[in-house]
Amino acid sequence: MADAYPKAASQAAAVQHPGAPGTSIGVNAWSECPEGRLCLWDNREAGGLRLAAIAAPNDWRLTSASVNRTNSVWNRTGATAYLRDDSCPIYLRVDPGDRLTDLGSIDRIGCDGNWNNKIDSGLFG
Ligand SMILES: [Ca+2]
Ligand SMILES: [Ca+2]
Repeated sequence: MADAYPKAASQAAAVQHPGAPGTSIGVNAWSECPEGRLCLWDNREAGGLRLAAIAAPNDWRLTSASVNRTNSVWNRTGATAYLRDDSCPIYLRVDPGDRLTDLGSIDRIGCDGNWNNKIDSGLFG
């Protein structure tokens, strides 16, 4: 489910530029994510502010201004990323190359609600 986006689709979408047709909310900024980074955005479809661009293999924690804001993710590292909400014991797994366009569509098993605006920290496995 969460990691079901095929790599080919990610690469095809990666060439989109801001304002490209097919984007749902304002500026689509997948191109803001450099190769080798895990990128998190404030809105769906890489919209809004890019909250972080994190290199593997470091454990990480978002700044206080950026926690509980992430709505989309792209893992451009070669490592599997595990994203965490401090209030939930499970991780959201994002495989290398995978892009999660809307965390609100991913229910949390064992915790309330979905992953929208929940991410605080993470690690690479
Ligand atoms: Ca948000
Ligand atoms: Ca949280």
